[in-house]
Amino acid sequence: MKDTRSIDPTSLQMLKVAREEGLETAWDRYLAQRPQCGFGELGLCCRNCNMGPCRIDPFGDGPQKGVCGATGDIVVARNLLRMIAAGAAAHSDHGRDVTETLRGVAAGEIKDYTIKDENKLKALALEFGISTEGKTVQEIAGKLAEAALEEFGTRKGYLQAIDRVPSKRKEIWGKLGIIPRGIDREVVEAMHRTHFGVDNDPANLILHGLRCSLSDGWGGSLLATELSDVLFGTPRPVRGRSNLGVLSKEAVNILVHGHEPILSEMLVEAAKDPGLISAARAKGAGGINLVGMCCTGNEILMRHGVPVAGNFLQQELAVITGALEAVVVDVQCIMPALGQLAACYHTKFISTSPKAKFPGAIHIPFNEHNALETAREIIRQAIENYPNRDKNRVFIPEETTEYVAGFSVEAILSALGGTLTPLVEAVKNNKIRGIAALVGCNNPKVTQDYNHVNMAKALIARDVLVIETGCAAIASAKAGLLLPEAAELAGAGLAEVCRALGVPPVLHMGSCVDISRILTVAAALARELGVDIADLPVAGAAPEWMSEKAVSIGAYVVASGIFTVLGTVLPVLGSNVVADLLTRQAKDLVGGYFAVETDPFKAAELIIAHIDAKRSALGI
Ligand code: SF4
Ligand code: MSK
Repeated sequence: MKDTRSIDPTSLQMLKVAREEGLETAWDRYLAQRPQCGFGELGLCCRNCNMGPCRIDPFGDGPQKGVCGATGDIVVARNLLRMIAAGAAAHSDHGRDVTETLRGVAAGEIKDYTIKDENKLKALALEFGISTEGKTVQEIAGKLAEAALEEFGTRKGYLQAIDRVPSKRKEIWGKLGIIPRGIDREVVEAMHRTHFGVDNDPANLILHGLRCSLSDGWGGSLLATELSDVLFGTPRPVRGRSNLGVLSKEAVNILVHGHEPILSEMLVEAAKDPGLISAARAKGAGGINLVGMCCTGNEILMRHGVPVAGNFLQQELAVITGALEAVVVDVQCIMPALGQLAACYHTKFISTSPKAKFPGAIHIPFNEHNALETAREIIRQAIENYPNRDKNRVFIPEETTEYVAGFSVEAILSALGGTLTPLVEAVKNNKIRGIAALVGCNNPKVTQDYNHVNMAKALIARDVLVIETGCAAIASAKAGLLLPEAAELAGAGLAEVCRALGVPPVLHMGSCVDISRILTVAAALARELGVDIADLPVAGAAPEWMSEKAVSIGAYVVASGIFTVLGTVLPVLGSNVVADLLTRQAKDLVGGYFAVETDPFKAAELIIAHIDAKRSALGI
């Protein structure tokens, strides 16, 4: 019988090995959870106070109210707001860490990082109203870091990057009262409102959810992206290899997994250390092979072309190759199962963040102040572990696929000759029908990569330029869609543009926080055309999403005016009021709205219909 857990041949090979070795993976645990809790699926369970937990009967036979009297609509809306708050918090805390690193570098307290993009530093300083006249780079960086830190608890009443959006969008947000007032404030207020006995109006709760998510997209995520570019360099097109075949039979394999580039950048540096390479050779290895996974993988593939071993559902499979000397993690999207699994092999599972400890992990605290030395120590530990590798248990799938990534806003502009005008012209003359942003995770509820790859292919075939981040982008890398040669799969118009510019029809724009790059492009396109973001022939999709961060992303993309298709179902169907707000009323309120479509081909059709409707409204 055909194994439908993944379309990725390497995943299928590794799942076979897992079965032979009697090892469980997320797919097995998902099956063991089925049938999953129906109340949870619909968003109808509440444990916000200790009179509960309560659950609302969706069929109307059992209780229709919690002990406090909360209806299904209230419970669903509160739960959704808490998901958004958690996602916004994750991205924004990442943004804060990058900002504090910049502050430390500017103050000379952090020595192992430098400022790699001075032009971007100066451009951001001007955006924040900081004069660069007569100031050193360090001084500008210090001022910018202070201004960025201020955004987390600002009292000025709005976030700076809101000025990037067209005035019409700002008016819409202003009228609805959802201009984000400070990054931390919106998350704190979300937790306050959902505490017992506070906000019990579903629409009011959802509106705050949009405001909270906007503080992520135009705040925490945006700072994470922009300041990472300042510190580590703004990505430019770069070639590399993807999938589990990037692991080496001969070298010391180190997998870096998680999200923040602060750790991964330093590991990239340390892995080049000639002393460490000699140490690896002395242990009989061919060298050091650093590879990435998930978004921290995206960060270093965007900036250095470091090989990426896979996306979210391949983290366990990478360990099962038996070829990993170390899995090094920081924060987010790291399965707690890794500790027990790594113990079945010689693999060292190394956690590094004080915020993220795991059972079975060795904890090596990493902070910006001892970055390079800690990175070296981690690599040393991996090298020491190489002789423990059991060569008889090593199985590395052969498949690798090349990618071209690194499409920051600046890189796109440079490919276009410095302005967005050629892109606007290509859209106007229908060579490019529209733009679709495909983002988000894997989820064992969906055949791994099936939705990502099929949706991307269906869209480019109909001349829709696809831009991607996160695990969606890694799925496309593995499927060969990030190569200029993939233009042959595109419609005639898009193919012509791709060939003229030498770019792929699917552009990899980075990690999950880099969806802020997509917002920036959308805002700039709208300004160029003199319209609102909601008027653009643009759509979003999260075809295989699983994390709360994806819920925050979906919310800020919709709140920014962009129609968004979800490929797995949000836990809101227990409330017609909330479902109607998100899928219908949102359109009148903010221009963007959600649709749920689990079939990638039908999802692509929804996007194309939306793009066509926007094109005719614009008269193009
Ligand atoms: Fe039950 Fe209301 Fe408490 Fe929720 S807040 S657990 S619905 S009593
Ligand atoms: S890593 S949030 S599984 S995209 Fe950003 Fe991938 Fe989703 Fe994590």
